[in-house]
Amino acid sequence: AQTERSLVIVKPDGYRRGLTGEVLRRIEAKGYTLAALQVTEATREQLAEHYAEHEGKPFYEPLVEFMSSGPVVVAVIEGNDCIKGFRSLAGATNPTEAAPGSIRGDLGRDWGLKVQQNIVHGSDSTESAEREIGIWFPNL
Ligand code: YYY
Ligand code: MG
Repeated sequence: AQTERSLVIVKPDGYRRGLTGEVLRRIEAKGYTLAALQVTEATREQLAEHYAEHEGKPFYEPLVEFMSSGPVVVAVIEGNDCIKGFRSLAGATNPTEAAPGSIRGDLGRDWGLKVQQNIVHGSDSTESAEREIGIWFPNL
């Protein structure tokens, strides 16, 4: 058991569909707290840093394009093992495969090949969480 922070993004599809409140509700219902929250339009620079590990992959350009297609809601959440815990709340990357009960499983749709429209991002390790928090909240 460990108190940690994770970076969560409600992606443009989630924001556009009015699912921000639902995502935040699930985060709070799980017992995590919101340490920071903002609505913003991501810059190419922020996205290039955020998704640096995926640069060069076939889905990279469409992903960055999609992530800059509208406002996103970026949050820092805090709680016991919340990195793993939020990824569990989010469900598998592909909404078609994500388990019912998860955000992507309950609310995600299969938009053809557009796996990137899966509503949320969540950090995958303590290192990525701290790195990502630095990109979106340089003052934290
Ligand atoms: O961490 P997570 O978001 O679940 O997946 P990643 O493997 O880090 O990929 C980041 C992001 O890229 C994913 O949320 C959707 C998109 N993506 C894609 O469009 N097609 C893939 N084959 C893999 C990922
Ligand atoms: Mg990832």
